[in-house]
Amino acid sequence: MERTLSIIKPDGVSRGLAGEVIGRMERAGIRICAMKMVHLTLEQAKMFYAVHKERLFFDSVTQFMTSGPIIAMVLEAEDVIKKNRDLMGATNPKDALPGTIRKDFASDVEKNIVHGSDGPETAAQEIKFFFNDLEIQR
Ligand code: IDP
Ligand code: MG
Repeated sequence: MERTLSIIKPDGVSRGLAGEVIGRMERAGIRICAMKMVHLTLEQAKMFYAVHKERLFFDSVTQFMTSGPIIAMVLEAEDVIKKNRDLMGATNPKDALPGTIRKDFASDVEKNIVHGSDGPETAAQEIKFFFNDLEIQR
């Protein structure tokens, strides 16, 4: 079994898309083993997206991620990192396949509804950023 971190971003929460996103995950056979709503500070958002600190969009995306509450989740399934990325679709909704979350709902390349870890190491790191062991259901 594999785990990944998923986030419903501020646009997904404020537009009332949490149920839709979670429903898609559950229907894909993914188990949610932790969930919390948090409103990140700018410092926390910069820490979370530290890998992108040299990118032109860094200030903008970290501002966006602090613009309202988000829902952080630990997802569990076989091959869940890829399964979740497939459900999400490409970063830019223009490039995302039909039927993906980003194609169906994202406004643009920044406000793209969801985050998903991109590999086993980032998954472990990102899960730890939001959750301690006691908060994750076995
Ligand atoms: P990902 O979320 O599909 O893994 P990343 O390249 O890791 O995409 O970028 C992290 C987040 O930064 C994206 O989900 C999006 O919100 C934002 N982002 C990525 N590229 C751009 C861009 O070119 N302009 C504005 N925001 C961007
Ligand atoms: Mg990424």
